[in-house]
Amino acid sequence: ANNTVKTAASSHTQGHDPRRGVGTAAMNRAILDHLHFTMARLPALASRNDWYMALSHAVRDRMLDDWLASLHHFRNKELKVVSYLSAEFLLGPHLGNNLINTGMWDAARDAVESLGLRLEDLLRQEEEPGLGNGGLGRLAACYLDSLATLRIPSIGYGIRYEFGIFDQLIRDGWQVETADKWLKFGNPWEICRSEIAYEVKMGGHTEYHHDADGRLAIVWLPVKVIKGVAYDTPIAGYRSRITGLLRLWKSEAVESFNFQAFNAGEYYHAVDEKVVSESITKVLYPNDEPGVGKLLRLAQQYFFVSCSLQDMIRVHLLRSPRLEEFDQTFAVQMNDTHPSLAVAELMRLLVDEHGLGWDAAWKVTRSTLAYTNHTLLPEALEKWPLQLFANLLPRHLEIVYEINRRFLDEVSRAYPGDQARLARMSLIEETGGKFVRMANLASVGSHAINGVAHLHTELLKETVLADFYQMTPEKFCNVTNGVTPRRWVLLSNPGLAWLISESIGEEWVTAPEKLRELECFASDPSFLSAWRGVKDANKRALAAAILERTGVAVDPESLFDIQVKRIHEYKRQHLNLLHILTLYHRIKRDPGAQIPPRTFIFGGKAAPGYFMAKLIIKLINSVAEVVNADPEVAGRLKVVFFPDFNVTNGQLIYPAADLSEQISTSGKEASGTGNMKFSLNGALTIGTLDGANVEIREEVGEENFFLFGLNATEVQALKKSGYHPGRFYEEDWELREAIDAVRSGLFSHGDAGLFQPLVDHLLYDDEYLALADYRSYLECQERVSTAFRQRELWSVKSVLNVARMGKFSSDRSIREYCEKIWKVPIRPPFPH
Ligand code: GP0
Repeated sequence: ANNTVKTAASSHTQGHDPRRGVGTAAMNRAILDHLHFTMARLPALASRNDWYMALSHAVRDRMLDDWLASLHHFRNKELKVVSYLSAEFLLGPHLGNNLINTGMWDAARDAVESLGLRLEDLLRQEEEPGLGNGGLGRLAACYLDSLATLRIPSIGYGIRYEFGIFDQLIRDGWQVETADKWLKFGNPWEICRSEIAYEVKMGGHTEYHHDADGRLAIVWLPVKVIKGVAYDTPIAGYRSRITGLLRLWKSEAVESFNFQAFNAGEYYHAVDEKVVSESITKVLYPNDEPGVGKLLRLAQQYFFVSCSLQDMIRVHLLRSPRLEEFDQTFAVQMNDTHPSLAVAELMRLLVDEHGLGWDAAWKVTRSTLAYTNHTLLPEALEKWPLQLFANLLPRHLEIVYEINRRFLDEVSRAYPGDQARLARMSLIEETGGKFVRMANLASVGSHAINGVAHLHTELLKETVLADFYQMTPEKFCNVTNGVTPRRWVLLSNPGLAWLISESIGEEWVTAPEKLRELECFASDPSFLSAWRGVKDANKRALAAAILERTGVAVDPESLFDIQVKRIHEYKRQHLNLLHILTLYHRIKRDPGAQIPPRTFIFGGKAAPGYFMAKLIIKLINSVAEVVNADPEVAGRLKVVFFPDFNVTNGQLIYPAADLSEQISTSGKEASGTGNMKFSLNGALTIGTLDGANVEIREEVGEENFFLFGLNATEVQALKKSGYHPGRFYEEDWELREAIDAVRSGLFSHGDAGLFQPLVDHLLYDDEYLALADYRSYLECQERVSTAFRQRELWSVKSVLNVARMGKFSSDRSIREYCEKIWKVPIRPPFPH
């Protein structure tokens, strides 16, 4: 058979259009070839997965020419490479996105149909790579899309977890976690590069020797050496002819068998080594904030940082022998502190392994690395118990001490006699147990430190990193997060994308400021009705999925009020519930109440060890059970918990929202990115002045945003003056009625104790001020209801939201990183 793969691959060298062979007939041929040669299946016997694999391989083949050309840039001395270090990449399914970005969608669809299949079905076959927890990991994935789209040579470095974020099942209203076996049926998108592998040492101790010339040599004698193997995934830019690289590391034993043990007849002992080594990249930690002192987690972080830096040094040495110039080859961004061992590891590699002096190594380390902070929550700031750190990374602890010694000298020169400041800025915490403070390490070792929204950066400078800001204000800057309009509009919401492109052309996909041109359509009744038509179709699609997955029938005509994100007390899903309970009581009390029908949709995973978050999921489901079965509110209120919120489900959910719930306690949500996805898909936001909500409201206009609640300053003031949630409970009878209903056992089949921990928490602590914001939230929700009754006006606001959201494209974020932090030139879009 004529193998089209070879034809496509050789076309580049022949100087032909490398995407020749993407017509329907060629795609049809390529799919059949892969079914035959790669999957070894006859069409008549092929499963849906066989077809999915064959199609994916055919698509991947057609990405290779651009990819190989792009990889070549790493050798080009003129181009600085951006290296994005992240313990998480929450990519979502590849196939649809690659078809969109490469422009092969129509050909693939037609080819698949010519084979008697449907593209939709094959798209659904893909198990998404859920290699992240939530916002932080998804942000990394959006940034890869933008880097490739903007034609910036880049590598995303991370961990190839064998099991990603758990799948969430709901059993009897409770979250149940099951293993995410995403590699079960094979992964057509990755390429294992067995020859790109590095050794990573762990444990043991250090020794000091003098070599022949009398120079001090430091030797780290580990107890364990693990191998990291590169798995590469191509990341297609949007019509940019650039394909970015995601390089994930898998851990392996250096030798699969310990032959000494094997020969002695201890077969099982011989494989032990292999099992331990492979366990490093087994599973993603499912918490969005660090748990205390998990050795395996520290080992994961070190493992991927070490492999990545060794890889970068190898690439640099292909360009130049001078490691002093490493910062001209790479700009390295640390996504939170998870990769902050890079500071010590780069120093170790440069000084111990490549013979640079300390000062030269420090200069290049600092000018290469930069640090993004993603949270102000004190409990989420990573720190490692000193002993644990010492046991795993003895040499790094010495390096951290030396960095610290020199740094604290600088601090005391700048602030003579300020002992308290010295203690706060030290890389080592010594008040009650000793710890290594990773945010301090990252801050000292970076030339730039950024927050992820304007408010967050300001608060960073005033709170958690205040001392660092005072000492080196020039290092700080803000880069507000963004999301990619390719996955989050073009792919997720094709109806809306089509309507927009029909009206203003297609440039908005890479130039979203062009969306402003939609503003003049906001007064065109036929456009508004088409706009509503798109939303209604999206709502019907979501309603069908809800029925299929939960058995609950919801009315697509009702207001879809949606909160999807990780479950956390600071995000206040329980405040949303208090509103639902109040509406429930109001309707029961007054069946004639003018309240437009609403469907409340929740989704999100709770960290498996986070008791209160899991109890909140149970309460949502319990309220749903009662409300959905109550004939007195039938047709007026529905509550749904959509199980297993992930990227795939997000693509269905965001486009169907009328109202986006962004109701975190002000000052707690660093940025939020779901807020952007909703608004970009035409939902209006009800939200606090928190994270990027502030900037969204600025952009879309205050009349198109439902604002409520205390602002960050008021939150701080209330806490300072002594907050007593019980007073709000006593003084607001509707709030009391809502809480009492939960307390009474109404939602727990009479078991009054079930939700007691949650109720007590609210009444006696309420760290996140849900009760303080309740009344303001309720009043704001009434404004929402009123607005929703005027459908035409609502649609105008919806159009204006989309028209004014251009700022929140991740392309804008990446351009800012290039200018402010990476010093990488912005290249003109393709074709210029
Ligand atoms: C922040 F610190 N975020 C962390 C973390 O460990 N994990 C994580 O996902 C999130 C923030 O909560 C965020 O505000 C932000 O937008 C995102 O990081 C990306 O910056 C909500 O998603």
